[in-house]
Amino acid sequence: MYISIIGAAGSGKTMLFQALSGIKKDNGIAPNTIVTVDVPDERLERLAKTFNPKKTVHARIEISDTATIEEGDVKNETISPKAIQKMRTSDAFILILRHFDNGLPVDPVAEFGTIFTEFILSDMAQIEMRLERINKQGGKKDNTIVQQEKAMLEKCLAHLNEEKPLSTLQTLNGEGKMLRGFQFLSQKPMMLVVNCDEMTVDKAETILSDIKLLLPGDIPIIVACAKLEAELALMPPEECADFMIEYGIKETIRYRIIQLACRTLGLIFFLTVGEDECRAWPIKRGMSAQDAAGTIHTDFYNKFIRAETVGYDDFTKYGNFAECKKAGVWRLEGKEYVVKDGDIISIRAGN
Ligand SMILES: Nc1nc2c(ncn2[C@@H]2O[C@H](COP(=O)(O)OP(=O)(O)O)[C@@H](O)[C@H]2O)c(=O)[nH]1
Ligand SMILES: [Mg+2]
Repeated sequence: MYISIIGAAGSGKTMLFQALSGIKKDNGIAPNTIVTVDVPDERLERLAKTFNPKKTVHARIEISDTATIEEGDVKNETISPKAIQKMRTSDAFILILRHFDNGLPVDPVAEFGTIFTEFILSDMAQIEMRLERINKQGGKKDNTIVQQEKAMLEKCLAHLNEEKPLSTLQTLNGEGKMLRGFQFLSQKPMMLVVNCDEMTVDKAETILSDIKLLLPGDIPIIVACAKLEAELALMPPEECADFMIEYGIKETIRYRIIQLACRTLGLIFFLTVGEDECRAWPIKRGMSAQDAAGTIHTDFYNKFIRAETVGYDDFTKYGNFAECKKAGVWRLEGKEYVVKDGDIISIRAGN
């Protein structure tokens, strides 16, 4: 899972990247550097205590300090193709909005509007290019798939023309898959971070309820002070608690963003255990046991037989697999089984 931080110049993107990665900005972080952040998981840590494995592997989220986006960037082509490419391959965006004074007017809603518009324009430009190519090929390649694609793209274009993001487009059978192939920016999930200064961070609740009224209701919003969070991320652990109390920070932004990202992306985790390795695996909610097996190894997908499964709560209740079997909570699930969050799974696969 790959998340890009984007926002206006000076909104605090690099500061937020520092808060999430614990890497100091001055250490010359190259633009677009990707860091991996472990997803904290108490269940995994408790299992690791039981199994005492050689390795404990948390699920990871990749984050990069991707792009500054300003009004006119798409039209004037002032955003690098590389940055656009990075954004297209992202699974989600963190859009940071400035709510602290830097001498320029503070207007987070306008900053949101600008980026939203650039996304729409970028998607429109991409569609127009593709349509042009389809029309040029004209009669030569008049097959149904191309015609379907054309119809879908025209539908997208009409939607974008009404200034609506593609994330709100109703798709028919088969269109969804076709649409995903384009990696449209306005289709991706987004999280907003309203970046306020250290003096107003204690009014986060008020800021949040005020700003919520002005932004689309379906986008999750976090209010934080990236600067304090960046300091916190670089602090020795024993000093963190006092600092957090002093500034009224209940959870670090790193923790909050990870939680929010998992929710926004619809991720759940299944667990594998053993003496070699205990590990948490992120999957999309609703995934089948066979698809989940495939995230471990394609062989597990191709030669899937059964998934030995115990729920995490059952496992902690009975303490080990043998007791789980006795209690009848250890199950052999088939390939259609829908994996649940916290399932402890061992895949049986053929040779
Ligand atoms: N007061 C305050 N200033 C901040 C905060 N975050 C960033 N800044 C300041 O804004 C400037 C730009 O931040 P930076 O992270 O480099 O912005 P970027 O251009 O979006 O990467 C820096 O001088 C920071 O000190 C914040 O949370 N509070
Ligand atoms: Mg920066």
